[in-house]
Amino acid sequence: MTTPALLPISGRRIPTLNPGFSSFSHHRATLRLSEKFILLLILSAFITLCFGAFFFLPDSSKHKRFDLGLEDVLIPHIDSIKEGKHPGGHIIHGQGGHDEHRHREDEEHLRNKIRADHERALEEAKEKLKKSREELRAEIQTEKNKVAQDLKKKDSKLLPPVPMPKLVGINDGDPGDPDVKEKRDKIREMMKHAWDNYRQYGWGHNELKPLAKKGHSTNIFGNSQMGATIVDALDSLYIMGLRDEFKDGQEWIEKNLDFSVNAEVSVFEVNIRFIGGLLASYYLSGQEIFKIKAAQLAEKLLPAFNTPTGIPWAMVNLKSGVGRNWGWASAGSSILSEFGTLHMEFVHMSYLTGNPAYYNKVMHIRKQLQKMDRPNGLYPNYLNPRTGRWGQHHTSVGGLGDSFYEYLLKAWLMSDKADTEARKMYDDAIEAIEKHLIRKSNGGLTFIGEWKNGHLEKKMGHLTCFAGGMFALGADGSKGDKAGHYLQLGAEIAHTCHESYDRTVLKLGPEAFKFDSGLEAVAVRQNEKYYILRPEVIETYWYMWRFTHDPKYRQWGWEAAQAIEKHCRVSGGFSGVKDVYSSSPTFDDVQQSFFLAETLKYLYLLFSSDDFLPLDSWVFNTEAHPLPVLHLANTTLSGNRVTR
Ligand code: DMJ
Repeated sequence: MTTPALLPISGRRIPTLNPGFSSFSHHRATLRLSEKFILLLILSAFITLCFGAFFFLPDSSKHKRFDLGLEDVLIPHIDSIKEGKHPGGHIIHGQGGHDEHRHREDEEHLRNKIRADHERALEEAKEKLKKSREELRAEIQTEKNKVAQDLKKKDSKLLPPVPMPKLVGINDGDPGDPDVKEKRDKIREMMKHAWDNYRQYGWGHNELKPLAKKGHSTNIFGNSQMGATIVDALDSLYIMGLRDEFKDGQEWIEKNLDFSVNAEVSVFEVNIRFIGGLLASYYLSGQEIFKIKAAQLAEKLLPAFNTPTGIPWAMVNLKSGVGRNWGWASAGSSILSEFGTLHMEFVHMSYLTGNPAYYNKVMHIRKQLQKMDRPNGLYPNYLNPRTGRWGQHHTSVGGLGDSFYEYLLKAWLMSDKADTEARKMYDDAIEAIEKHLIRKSNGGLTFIGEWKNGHLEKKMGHLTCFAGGMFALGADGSKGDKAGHYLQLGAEIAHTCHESYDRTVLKLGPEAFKFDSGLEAVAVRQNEKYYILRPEVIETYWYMWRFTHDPKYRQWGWEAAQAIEKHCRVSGGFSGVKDVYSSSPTFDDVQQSFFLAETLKYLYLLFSSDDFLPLDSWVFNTEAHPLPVLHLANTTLSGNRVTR
């Protein structure tokens, strides 16, 4: 035996074996004769034991130590022998030599059978070992597929049929003008480049690393490989007429998208990207599989609502249903933009499945919020799901708050303007935001700051830029008929966000920009200078284009598209950049799924005609997945008697 040595590892001393082979041979050479004799004795005893064990092995299988699948055959057989019955079932009469002889014969017969079975098992194992790795893999895969098919059959219960909402505007959207058409074709080509590379290098992974040319994922999807890019991009492919690619994605979803995985995912992200994506693909293509998958997934999110207040956890484990919140969120809070961005998809889930649970869950959140005091009429970003109390008093129309406001407005629009409660909540919230958060800079740029414990931080995020589009979308139907005012506000935000792009070297917008100490719409801190292919500015251009037809929005959109093409395109797809103020920026090597779901879709729609997915029939979720307006006037989604 070698001597344990102590080796220092990172300052700690742990025992380890000295693996020096030469020291072992040296030690062996110094063995005395008596030691050799003892070793020889032990060795021969061991061999005798092995021989004996081998000889007696068949008998020991009677004790059912290993499950060879023989019990059914043998146990009744042995029992019948013990009871004095012939294996054939007859009572054996008489005692003595004849019986004993028969008994011995039976045992011999049994032993032979066991031996034969052992030999067969051994042969089979040998055969298996002879097979190549590939053959074994293929066999395992076939088995797996069989199990998956069985599961699928079990899960694919047909949902109750519901009338498809009247779908208008799924046409070609040809803009007519050849110059605009050319731009639109270029966007389609960019989509194809992004998709093809994901298809080649990241297929089935959540996202793509376009430089490393391999799959990528972040903690919002847990440790799962759920093909986020496929699900998120699918409706864009459909809209752009890339039908072969769409089919390919659909096939992957049918065969591989499985939610029974032990992964802790973000409820919000999975809702907006997966449920939203599946629903949009369903409504656009009419393919049932998307509805079925959406229903399977939605069910997996329900345990997230098991909190003392019914305000859901930020994360849920899809397998165990255990939920929890982000460690960084104020005092264990849930996030406003996360639990407040479930409404559209959940209403559709109740509509499609006939299960009122989804609708009830999101309406319960709304009721909870309505009961609470709001400092200055503002909604703080943090709410504790255990106590039902606000966390830190931070308010933002960007990260942590943004899509909560968006979904209040869209809940109203999606209900064919029947959900007036949602509209009122939106109007009241926007009024408070205008009063406390929206300001004009010295240079005349309108911006939306962030409220932090009674103080206005004059900083705006790229994420906040979506609000330009939201104000324009909510203009019609606004309180006190201030439509003109809100359209103007939308235009001002669009202008400010365009400035944030225009004042950079790459003509791409930074993550956050300031309006302080002589600075206007520029990022200050290094860690705010990145652009990760986000859509919000282009989203606002598109809404503004639809409502005003001012050609500058198409112009600005085209500038952004060209900048993305020039600075973010690489041979393996599209990548974010780390500094938009540098002429030779480094890449972050991530092709975000929202680039295909949102950025390219909004660009494509910007260069399409207005009758393509018209805004009075379709409402886009926060991940740009279009969902049809539901005409629910005589419908209840909340009770047992669901009528559609
Ligand atoms: C998207 O996933 C959604 O738009 C979300 O609401 C916030 N931001 C990202 C893209 O920037």
